Amino acid sequence: MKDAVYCNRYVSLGFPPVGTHGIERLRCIFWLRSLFLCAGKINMNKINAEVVVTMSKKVAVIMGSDSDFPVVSAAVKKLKAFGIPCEVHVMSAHRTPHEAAAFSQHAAENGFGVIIAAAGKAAHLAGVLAAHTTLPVIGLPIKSSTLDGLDALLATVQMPSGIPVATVAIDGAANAAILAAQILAVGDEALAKKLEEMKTEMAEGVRKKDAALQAEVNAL
Ligand code: C2R
Repeated sequence: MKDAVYCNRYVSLGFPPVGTHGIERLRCIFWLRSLFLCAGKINMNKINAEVVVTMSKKVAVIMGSDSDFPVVSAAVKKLKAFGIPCEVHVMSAHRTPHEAAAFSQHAAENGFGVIIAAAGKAAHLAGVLAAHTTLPVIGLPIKSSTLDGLDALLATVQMPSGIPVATVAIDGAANAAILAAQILAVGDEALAKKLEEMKTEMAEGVRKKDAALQAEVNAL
């Protein structure tokens, strides 16, 4: 037992994600007691191998129309940059109400952790998807109307109590993806680290801009 505890401390192998863009991420952690340090010291029967396999959750990116995609693509790009698996679909609470409801109802059991819902005009999509699931839904109002997206913003954000939609800015696709990543990162250390790195890089960028500005101000 003492041998096993001692060796367990030294033999812990974590395998990195596999698959393109992390489409299927497999994290295997092997605890192989006595494999290296205690090889030969204890009976092979004592070797206790535990394999933990966790598939990372997917993000569903649903948009009301393919005309939203030029904006929504920025969210998809960002999710891919984080290595987050995602599915992207056109579905509408107005035009395909049954498909939208069914997708949302089965989203959790189909491996999704967050839904991003992008829609313009009378944007009921996010609210309807949120009504059919307990997964967090991020609303992305799209500027696709004569009202410059204000209609979509209000329709998305003004949800009645009980059915929240976490709404980002009009056309705020990147923030929708970052928020989705932050939600998933609560249970994913590797993803949390990527978000930390992103913030560090962002801060560094601001410091550089400030230094450049100081130089310009001094030259005035
Ligand atoms: P079209 O370009 O297809 O006419 O769509 C879409 O998101 C799009 O911005 C115009 C706009 O209608 C929006 N739409 C919704 C919903 N379905 C489509 N707001 C919905 O279910 O909420």
